[in-house]
Amino acid sequence: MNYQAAKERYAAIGVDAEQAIRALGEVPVALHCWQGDDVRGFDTDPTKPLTGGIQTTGSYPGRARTPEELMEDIDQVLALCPGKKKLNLHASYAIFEPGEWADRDKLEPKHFAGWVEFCKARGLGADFNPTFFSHEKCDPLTLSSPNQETRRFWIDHGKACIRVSRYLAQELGQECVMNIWTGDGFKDIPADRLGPRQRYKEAIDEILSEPYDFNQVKPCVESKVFGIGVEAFTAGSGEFSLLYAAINKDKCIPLMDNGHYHPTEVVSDKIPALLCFFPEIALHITRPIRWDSDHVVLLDDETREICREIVRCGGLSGSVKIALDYFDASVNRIAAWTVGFRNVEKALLLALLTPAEKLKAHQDGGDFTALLVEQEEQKTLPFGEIWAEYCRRQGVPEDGQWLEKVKDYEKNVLSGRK
Ligand code: RNT
Ligand code: ZN
Repeated sequence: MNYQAAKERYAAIGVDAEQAIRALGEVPVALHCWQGDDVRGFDTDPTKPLTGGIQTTGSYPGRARTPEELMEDIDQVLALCPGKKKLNLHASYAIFEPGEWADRDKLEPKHFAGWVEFCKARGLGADFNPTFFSHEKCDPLTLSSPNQETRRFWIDHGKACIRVSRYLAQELGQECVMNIWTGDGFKDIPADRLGPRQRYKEAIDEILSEPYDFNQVKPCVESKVFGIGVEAFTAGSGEFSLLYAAINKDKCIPLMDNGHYHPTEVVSDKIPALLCFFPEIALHITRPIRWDSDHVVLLDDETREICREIVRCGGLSGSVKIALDYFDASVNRIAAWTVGFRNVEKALLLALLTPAEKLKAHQDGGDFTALLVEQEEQKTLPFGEIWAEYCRRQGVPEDGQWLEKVKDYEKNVLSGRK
């Protein structure tokens, strides 16, 4: 079957494939820089362990070790992924002049000038994240630490990051989503749960007192249920983060990472729940296996359902900020990055190829029989043809045509990184 025939199959159920292809090409999806180097960044000793409950496993050769290597790798991924992209940076990816170094509380916009240049040359917007982990000033707490000096350091880091986000938004002419996540928590049963949360709340208040235009900088608070090493208590729990965002709606938005909930909870269902109360929300799309393992995103049921909710809740107009968050060091990192990004694009395209109004009418009209049958039958429509056409129009390889390119790059470039 070719594209024309596939398009007609969709037209028969009331879906305009052309329109879907056009719409998808406009949706910004933030590509996370940290899949390329196992969340190491450039500002700390790469031999020290990651902290804050984040772990990468695997030692596939070819990790990017410098800004140049990471940029070179990102370029590979950009060339293999269709759609509109933003680059998602972490503070730990600051770029210093030779011999220069600044601690996280002293970061300045100029330390991200290299990334601005990179983004400008590729027409990308940028999102940003303060890095509250993998640093000696984690005691191990950061914003919720009882130690005044520790808190001061990390609050100053958060404020510095607001200034960097402002700079990114201004330079690139697009809003910058700035996500606040800390791994603050305890391995075992704490004696005080309230104190850390109160300190965390006050610390975020202080960070957000740094001036910014809420149309340009979108601070988020990301919740989490637990992490490795912080199994018993997490300061930024679900209720904490959601309520923080709700009460501070004029200055920040909630961020849901689908690896951060109990295994039977689903973010797809939470999207419309939150959109009843928030004009804007943010997402980290990932794949948890038993815990927040950050496996590469698949075209699985939940990724598809998340994207269906984004589309039918009108999230493509900008109310849902889409970002990726996974890191696998056990396979070729470029392939991992690419297949996950392409899967999110596929899930969004599938959602756009759904006759949403018709199905909703079945639900509202009480025709659950038609709803069941039609939803099931739509699963075997010739989606692959529409996807291939989308890839062609976006000037990127179709399925089956890109892995070889990654293998060549591995042979020619990655294998030289000893
Ligand atoms: C960790 C959070 C957080 C990080 C990134 C690197 O559990 O998901 O978003 O993965 O900031
Ligand atoms: Zn996340």
